[in-house]
Amino acid sequence: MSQRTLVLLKPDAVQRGLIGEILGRIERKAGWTISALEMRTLDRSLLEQHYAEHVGREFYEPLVAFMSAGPVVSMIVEGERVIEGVRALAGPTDPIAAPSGSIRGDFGTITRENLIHASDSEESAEREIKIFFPGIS
Ligand code: FUP
Repeated sequence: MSQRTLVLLKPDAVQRGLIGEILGRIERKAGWTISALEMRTLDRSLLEQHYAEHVGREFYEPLVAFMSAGPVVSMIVEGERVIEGVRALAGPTDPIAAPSGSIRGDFGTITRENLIHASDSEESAEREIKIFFPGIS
């Protein structure tokens, strides 16, 4: 089943020079393609849309500060079961709990700075793609 997903390489990944490492893991999966790619610094209003489900939580303000502190790489990845697949490559939200071999498990230590975002369902993917790539339907 071919799908598409919205992936962000977060400011920690960009600042630490891990774009190539992370992009390479995605690119090497058979049959997946990167169909849109951009580097940009995110503003508060875009982050409020993206993280709408977390507005008001205790971690929301520090999350927005972190996510707007430097450029991110945003992309659309397409291919076979790519939503589940990129989430598996990323590992669980807490990098200490994430298995070695996953992106978060290999490179992260604290939950906020967990390197990568990947849509968690088809519905989220379509919502998030509209936010980050409004010109692409
Ligand atoms: P995930 O789906 O794994 O990206 O995680 P969530 O949607 O649950 O959370 C989104 C982001 O909020 C995480 F990537 C990091 C941040 N977060 C925190 O900083 N603290 C928390 O307790 C939970 C999430």
